[in-house]
Amino acid sequence: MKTALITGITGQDGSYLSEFLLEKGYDVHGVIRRSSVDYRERIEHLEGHANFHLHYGDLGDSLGIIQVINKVRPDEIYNLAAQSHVQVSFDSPEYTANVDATGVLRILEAVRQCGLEKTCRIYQASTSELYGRVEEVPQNEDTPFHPYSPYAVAKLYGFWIVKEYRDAYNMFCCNGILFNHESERRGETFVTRKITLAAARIAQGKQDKLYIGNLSSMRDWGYAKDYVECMWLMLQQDKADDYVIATGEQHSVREFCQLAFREVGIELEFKGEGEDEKGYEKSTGRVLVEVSPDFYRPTDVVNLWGDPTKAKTRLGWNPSKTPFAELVKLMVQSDMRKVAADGVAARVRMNLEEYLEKGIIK
Ligand code: NAP
Ligand code: F7E
Repeated sequence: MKTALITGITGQDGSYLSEFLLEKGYDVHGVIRRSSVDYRERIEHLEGHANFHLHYGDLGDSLGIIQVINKVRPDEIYNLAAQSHVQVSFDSPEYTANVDATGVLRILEAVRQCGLEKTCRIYQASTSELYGRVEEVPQNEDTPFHPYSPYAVAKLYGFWIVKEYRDAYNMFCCNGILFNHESERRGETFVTRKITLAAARIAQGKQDKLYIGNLSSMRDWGYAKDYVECMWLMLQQDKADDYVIATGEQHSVREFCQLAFREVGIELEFKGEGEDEKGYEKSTGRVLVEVSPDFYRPTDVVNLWGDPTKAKTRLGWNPSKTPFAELVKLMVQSDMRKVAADGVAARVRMNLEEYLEKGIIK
């Protein structure tokens, strides 16, 4: 039985990767941060599984990381932990650098200090944000990097330190240059999830409008569940290497909105430009989407489009497994169920409070 250690196990990718590795028969260990609320929504269903173990640790704390790696002595490490929100990296640039840049170094050094450099394979969660202010379209493994946010600059250090340890110490470490990947488990402040939740709430009368930033931004969006397979595949090769993981298709934020609202039965029509652009419900003329400069970034990456040829040919990975329209549908349907369930839970709570007050229930 192989042993894997996942940092960032409570995140979107960490949860799907855990499920994937458990199915492959791995003993899965994860690093979690201490929090005042011990609620880990995405991995709740895995807790109690005989091969699933959690350890406290933080990428900002070398001693803790060394301790966990020494205890688990993993065959594979998947370093997914990061301050992963690009906009937040403008508010917390130093923290982002500490976790997303130096944190990668801490993992690599811990592996060396535990004497595992010859046996332990490492996956680093690199990103399409490295291409930033893009110098070529579409982007592949040879496209020059031009990071365009504190997040991307920190991730650039992570990318290069992984390459450096591969060359200097002959360690088996790989960078997955993953383009945006989304799912029902995506954090609610990333644009796709923000849109699918808003569409569901608007359709169920629980929200009036969606306020959004740059509608013209273009992304290559894939399904997170498909992408975790690549992380594993990279570590099963004879030679360590770096790979672009993407669908090879590009869509705008505006297009994502239109598809998501269509899924709940609302046809959107966009009129106007820049900050004055609005999304109208075609049948009623109601404004449902408005641009707010609050969501603009000091520098924004607007033209990401990946070329997954290398992953397709060398890893045998299928980038078209979940088409864009299917991804939007999955996310909207899940949020429609979630919003409806939240409504039921709220009504039950209200009834309960009323019954307690009236003494109907004691
Ligand atoms: P996510 O949902 O935001 O999850 C991030 C994970 O990192 C969470 O488990 C979080 O723990 C953990 N974390 C944050 N700071 C930490 C610290 N100081 N010490 C230990 N753990 C820490 O991100 P994701 O979408 O799953 O992405 C996974 C990785 O891939 C990230 O490195 C991200 O930068 C990278 N990436 C993501 C995409 C994408 O489109 N999703 C694309 C390219 C690369 P808490 O739950 O305690 O906050
Ligand atoms: O923004 C625009 C925004 O925050 C996508 C992370 O997983 O993928 C993710 O980073 C685009 C940007 O993702 C809103 O300006 C418009 O151009 O969903 P996002 P991201 O910045 O691409 C990469 C690959 C990672 O590595 C990261 O970890 O959408 N946008 N309006 C908006 N974005 C947000 N969040 N909110 C808006 O209202």
